[in-house]
Amino acid sequence: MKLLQFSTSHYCRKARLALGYKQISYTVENLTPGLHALRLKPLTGLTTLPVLLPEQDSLPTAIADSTQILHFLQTYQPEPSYELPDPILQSQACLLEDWLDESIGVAARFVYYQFRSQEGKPLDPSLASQLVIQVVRWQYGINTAVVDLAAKRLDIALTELAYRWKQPYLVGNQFSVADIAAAALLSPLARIPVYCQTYPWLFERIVEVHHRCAESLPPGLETASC
Ligand SMILES: N[C@@H](CCC(=O)N[C@@H](CS)C(=O)NCC(=O)O)C(=O)O
Repeated sequence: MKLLQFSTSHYCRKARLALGYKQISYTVENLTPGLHALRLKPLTGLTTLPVLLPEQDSLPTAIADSTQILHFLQTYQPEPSYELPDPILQSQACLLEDWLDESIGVAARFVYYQFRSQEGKPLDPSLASQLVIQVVRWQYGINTAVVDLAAKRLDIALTELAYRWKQPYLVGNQFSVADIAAAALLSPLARIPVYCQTYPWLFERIVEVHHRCAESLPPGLETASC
């Protein structure tokens, strides 16, 4: 299997966590932002990463979208499972995954890129890095007003997740797609000191999920600094 990705994307991290959890061996192809659409459009009709290429005759050529990739992997290799046996709990996990993908992952992106362009500039003040950050801000329409709303949305989300992650898993008593989605899509916050200070439990859970999935820790969590 091959994973087409942007190496720094938190949605691509989500797909890598799932592949790691399932212990499926795969290669990665890192695409260049801007040129990625030329490679992706003919394959999926979309321009977003991650995309999984199963590279086997009887399987689809390309699977776009992290949620679809997790769904495909569960069917392709059912064990170890991240599907909950109780259909009501599984439906809750899918709902949480969708909310994390569509709302919270986007909010985390907004807050992260705002931080990197302001207080977080010293993390990499190079012209190349700041140029990428400005392009991303322009591409997604990131400005102070939307970042303010995104930060409020994250606070609500983290209040909900704090209750759920008091238990080892977000839903029921088993690891699920909700744990994978939350660990990946909130990982950019590890670079932002205010989140590290306010939500230390979040980063403990993110580290746990990464260990479980044999995936290297996200930037900001490789040392005990967060
Ligand atoms: N819902 C999608 C979102 C993926 C997404 O937003 N990917 C970003 C990278 S973090 C991307 O590929 N952006 C490039 C573009 O939109 O052209 C998923 O879960 O896969």
